[in-house]
Amino acid sequence: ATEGQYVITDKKGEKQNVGFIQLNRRKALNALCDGLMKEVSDALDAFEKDKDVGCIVLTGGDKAFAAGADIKEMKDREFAEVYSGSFLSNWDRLARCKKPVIAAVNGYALGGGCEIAMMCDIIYAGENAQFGQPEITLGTIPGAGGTQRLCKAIGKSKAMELILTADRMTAQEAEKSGLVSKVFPIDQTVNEAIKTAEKIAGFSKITSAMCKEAVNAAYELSLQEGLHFEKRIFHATFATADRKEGMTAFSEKRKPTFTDN
Ligand code: CO8
Repeated sequence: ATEGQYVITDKKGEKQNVGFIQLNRRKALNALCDGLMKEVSDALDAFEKDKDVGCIVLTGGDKAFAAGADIKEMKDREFAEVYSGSFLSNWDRLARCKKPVIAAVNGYALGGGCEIAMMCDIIYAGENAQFGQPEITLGTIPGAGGTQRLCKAIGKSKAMELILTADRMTAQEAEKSGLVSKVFPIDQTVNEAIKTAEKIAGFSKITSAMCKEAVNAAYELSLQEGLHFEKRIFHATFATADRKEGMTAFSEKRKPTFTDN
């Protein structure tokens, strides 16, 4: 494992094909300061380049996944500075990652913490996870996708309620409303995320990237455009060696050997 100032990175799984990023600023409940987000971006760059990595797991600590943007760092900033400097625009690095990312969330996922979890492709939650957008209590609003992604994940009424009241949602509620795909005992959240990541990394990396791109298009396009986009990507899989290998292996009753081509 490599330990940065705020983030630990490692490779996990039997085949070392899972990129692992752990937010490690425990004293501040993983408040997402500039330095921390820079380290996360750098880790994503490295894992995206790494040909062996087929899936990434992002996690925090047992008490906090992340308690939001760093309030103390933001406190004295002024409009002109945040506007001209595109304050926190580097956060979308996570949403732009081509490889699948699983968030393993134990404890608080508040404000920016909830928002970065929602930038991931799958969210697994520990039984103690709490999701919320408490920005209104600070006189600001969610600024890294909370008003948009939460709405799409759990619908308008529940999203409005969380954002307007600053109330938190439990892991169980989050699963029921579709924000989270599974809930685990706290000490198993990360391992279960790694197991799922290993499974994903066992498939062709080019195919998983295409799956991700097509699913994400569902958030941007009309049904007709989305279906058209999906069909084009489906057709494109016929240009890959892995599509041929997958179907040939099925016909020959053997396991496929994918080469990511
Ligand atoms: N920023 C800075 N420091 C924090 C943060 C934070 N978000 N959260 C916790 N800390 C620090 C505390 O100040 C404290 O430090 P110290 O020991 O030096 O006093 C330490 O972490 C431990 O925290 P607490 O003592 O408060 O721990 P508790 O267990 O009592 O409470 C809570 C835990 C409930 C999570 C509480 O810490 C809390 O309410 N935190 C703030 C939650 C919050 O409001 N988050 C939203 C932040 S705003 C935001 O995320 C906007 C995103 C916009 C992104 C825009 C991108 C473009």
